[in-house]
Formats: sequence, structure tokens, C-alpha cells
Amino acid sequence: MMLLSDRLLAGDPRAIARAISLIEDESPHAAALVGRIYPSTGRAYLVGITGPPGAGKSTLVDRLVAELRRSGKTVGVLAVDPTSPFSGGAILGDRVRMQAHAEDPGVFIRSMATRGHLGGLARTTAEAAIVLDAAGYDTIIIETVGVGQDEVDIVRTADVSVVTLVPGTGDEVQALKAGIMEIADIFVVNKADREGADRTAASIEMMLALDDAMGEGWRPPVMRTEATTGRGVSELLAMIDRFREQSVDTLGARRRARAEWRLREILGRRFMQHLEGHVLAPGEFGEWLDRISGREIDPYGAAAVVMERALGKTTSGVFVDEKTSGVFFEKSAKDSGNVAVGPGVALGQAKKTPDVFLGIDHVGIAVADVDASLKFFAGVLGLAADAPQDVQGQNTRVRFVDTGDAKLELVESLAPGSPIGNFIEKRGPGLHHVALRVADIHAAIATVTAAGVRMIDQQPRRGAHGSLIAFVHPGDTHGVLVELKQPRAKGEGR
Ligand SMILES: Nc1nc2c(ncn2[C@@H]2O[C@H](COP(=O)(O)OP(=O)(O)O)[C@@H](O)[C@H]2O)c(=O)[nH]1
Ligand SMILES: [Mg+2]
Repeated sequence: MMLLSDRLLAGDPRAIARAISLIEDESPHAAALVGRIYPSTGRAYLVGITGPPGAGKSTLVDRLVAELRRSGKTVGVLAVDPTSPFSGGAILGDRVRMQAHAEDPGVFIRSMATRGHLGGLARTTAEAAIVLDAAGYDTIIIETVGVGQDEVDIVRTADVSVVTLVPGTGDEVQALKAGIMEIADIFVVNKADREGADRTAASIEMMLALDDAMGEGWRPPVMRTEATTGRGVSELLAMIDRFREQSVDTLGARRRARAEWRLREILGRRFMQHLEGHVLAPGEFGEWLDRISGREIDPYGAAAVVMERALGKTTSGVFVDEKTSGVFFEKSAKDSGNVAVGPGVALGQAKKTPDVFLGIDHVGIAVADVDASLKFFAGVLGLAADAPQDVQGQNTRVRFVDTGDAKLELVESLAPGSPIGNFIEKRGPGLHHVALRVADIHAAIATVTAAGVRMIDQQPRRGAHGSLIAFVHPGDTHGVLVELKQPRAKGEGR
């Protein structure tokens, strides 16, 4: 069996129709297909025809097709107009008219379905144009109703943009407002048989004359056509050819701009798909919307949290649990807003052995005089202090201050040359060490040394209150003196 892409490249109309359907259905095969045929594209010339409904675009396209066929060119037509007769749901006369091309293998006409999602139509139209290009059509005409951004994006897909207006409806002003004016390469006042065609053409000319942004280059001409009779159509086609000739040098830049728009659109969409498929839990997007409408978080804040999770980074104080991709919300009494908190960066979690390390037992503070320092810790802060204790062999005196959680160990040197005396002499009084409470000090030492971290004390020794302690070498702990402490078990003697 021949591949769909091969049949398409051979110009098989059924393969073309099938390929465009895949694109419209956003089938996963569509991207692969576009990838396969893309190298064979870039030869067709894309003509965009836009304008308000009823301006006569379809009639004009029909005439252009006939004209192009006469000159031997093959034509693909994409009608992105919900009211287009090509969609089959239109006026009998139009349907009859289109049947003129129905038997012509040199013409392929396709109405693009409006699936209702913003931006989607522009994308599928651009991809359908790629299909027609690969299939070998010389000219591709894209008809679209010019009303909004979506249509402007569709017109951007074209190599030349023809903006169609009709006399006396004030459409030219509408066109300006919709931003269509800026993208027009050629203006067409269709229904030139009607009254007011001159006035409409003149008012467009005037707008163009007033446009300061208009540079040296191409000045959009204002053409007049009568699509029903075909008057002015060959002149329009000649103008399209002239534009094509004069824009040979700029066509590359225009197509590059189109590529940029496409790539940005695809990346934006893919990133959203990634977020919804792999970063956010099912239904979580809606929860964010609820929180934003409930004023719990602003859209930028929500976006920041989601972005950080998607990129696996933590910044601006938001903690992300990379293992579960979960962000947890905690309402605190002080802060009525939601604060994103998590269990912390996952890095250490994998290795944490909670049955070995139980938390901070105390923070050691080197002071010149334990009793004098209590003026602050007990007197000012009102914390309760234990009785002083002298630690033999270390020449230090310690007093533990109860903070309600971890304790503060105030340490004073009793003789010059003691470890605390040396510390104060070198670095001054202040934070000296952090003591981590462990259940089994031998197991804790084994855990640390197994990782190649040096111990000051290879074996535990007796500390204050009958505990067993051992210090980790500060050279391996980023300058922090870490004490491992196994408190004296209840009932155990000193
Ligand atoms: N009087 C007049 N009517 C036209 C002309 N061109 C198209 N029409 C009619 O205008 C109506 C809308 O045309 P259509 O091509 O469907 O417009 P579209 O919505 O822009 O595609 C149809 O009844 C056409 O026959 C024209 O040049 N003069
Ligand atoms: Mg139409």
C-alpha cells in the first residue's frame, strides 16, 4: 500500500482530502504527515482573499480560478468562511457555479471546518495550504471572512493579501478597525456596478495617503471588480502577478515571518499541552481558575507556580516537590492569602534517614561569660535556663536555655586554649555549632562516614547531661560545626 504522503505528493485528490481531514481532526498523524511533505513545499503561490461577508469573495474566487485555469495554472482553494457556498450549505446559485470546477482535476476546493477554537482555524488552514502546496497546485487561494484576529492570522499565511470591500457600507472603516488595512497588499472594491464604488475607492485611497507608516515600497492599489460579470478580474490577476514580481526579494522575509508566527504558535500550544498532560493533575487547571476568581492568587502568581513546576526549578520562595509535582496550599492565620509551601526541594529527601536523625537538639553559642549572657536570654527573652555545668576535659562551662523547642547551649571557655576559647579568639563570640539529635549515635556516625565525611570524634564521648556526642569535621560540612547527640535514655545513669 502506498503511503498517504506519497499519494498526496502524486496529487491524488482523495489523499489530499484525507490529509486535510487529519489536520482538521488534529490527528497525531497530521504532524508526521506535514513533516514528511514539508520538504516538497514552497513552490505554490498563496493568495489570501479577505473581506466582510457578502462582499463577493466566493464569486471573485470562482472567477479567479476560471482565469487561472485559462492560463494553464492549477489551483487549490481553501474557503475559511462559515457562510461559504463551498461548504455545501449555501445558495443554490453559488453551488451551481462551483460545479463548473467540480470535474476539473486542475482544481481542488475545500471548505475548512470551523471547530470553534480560537487560533485553531488559522493553524489548520496554514497546514492545509502546505498539503495543497505539496500536492503541486500552482496557486492556492485562501478565502476568509475578515472580522477578527483569527482571520488576520489566516491572511498572514498568504504571500499576497487581497482585501475585498463593497460600496457604500462603510466597510472600509470596519476594515481599518479590524487591522485588515495594515495587511492589505491589494484592495478590491467589488460590486463596482453598484452606486458609490468611486466614493468607496476614493476613501480607501485617502486612508492610504494619510498612512504615515507606509514606506517607499509597494503602495496598495485599489482595484474595482464586478465578480458576477467577471469585469476587472483579469486586471486583478495581473495586479497580483505584478505584486508577486516586485516582492520576489521580500517574499523570503515574509515567509520567514510566517514561519516565526507558526513556530511560536506551535510551541505555545505544545507547552500548554505539556502542562495539562504532564505537569498539572487532572482538573487542576480549573482549580487554578477557581483560586484566581476567588482572589486567592493572581494570574501571574498562578502562572509562576505552574511554570516553576514545569521547569523543575524553585525560585521566588516557592517550594516544589519534584517527586510528586505537588504544590501544597496552606492557610496560615496571619496570611489570609494562599502561600505555596511544599516539603522542600526533593534533593535531600531521597537520602534522608529519619530513623537516624531526629531533629535539632540545640544550637551552641560561644559566649565570653555564660551568666552575663543570661541577662539577655533569661532576663530579656524570659527563657528558662538549666543549672550551669562544667564539661571536664573541654575546659568549658555550659548552660542550656529552653526555647520551647530546640535548646540554646551557651558555652563559655574556662581556660585559655580550650576549643571554645580558641573559637572566640579567632572568630569572636556567636553561633558555634548545631547539634542534631540522633537515636543511635553509632548508626549516625556510620551513615556520615559511609559518605566519606570526616568526623572529629571517631567514637562518641560523654557530653552534658550524660548524652553521647560526636562532632563532624567542619571542613566537610560547609563550615558549620555539626554535633551529633544521642540524649541520655531515661533511667540510664551518667
Ligand atoms: N451586484 C453584484 N453582486 C455581486 C457581485 N459579486 C458578488 N455578488 C453577489 O453578492 C452575493 C454574495 O456573494 P459571495 O461571493 O457569496 O460573497 P462572500 O460572502 O464574500 O463570499 C451573491 O449573491 C453574489 O451573487 C458584484 O460584483 N456585483
Ligand atoms: Mg464566501
